[in-house]
Amino acid sequence: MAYSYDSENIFAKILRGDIPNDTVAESEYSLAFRDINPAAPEHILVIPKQAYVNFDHFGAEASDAEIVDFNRMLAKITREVGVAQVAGGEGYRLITNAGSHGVQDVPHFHMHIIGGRQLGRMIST
Ligand code: DGP
Repeated sequence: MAYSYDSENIFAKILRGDIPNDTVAESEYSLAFRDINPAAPEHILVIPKQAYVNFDHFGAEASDAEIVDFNRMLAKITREVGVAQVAGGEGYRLITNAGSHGVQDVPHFHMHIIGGRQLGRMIST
């Protein structure tokens, strides 16, 4: 079993600098930017810079340093944009979609940080 990565996906183009993005944070291994179609006042995507298709790919093949960096960035952003309770916020949701059943549109692993309003229940169907 092997993962195959489409290097023409939109986030690969963002990482190459081919298309612009609204960057929130950047580190050695990760990039965070605002979602083009926000579902809430705060809707940020965090992606690894290396080519991973989805969460299980990232978890299987990323280095410990990449995984730690990614998680630290996620947590830092929840505080910096003020949705974390420790930063005075009311909370947030992290979502990652994988494959067709997960309704993943962009085949480069990403985590959504969504907050800034009261969200509904997680599963609608
Ligand atoms: P998903 O279904 O989890 O693969 O969601 C992909 C998200 O990516 C979706 O919320 C919209 C966002 N998105 C798609 N194209 C672009 C883009 O060109 N720029 C930015 N910033 N976000 C994008």
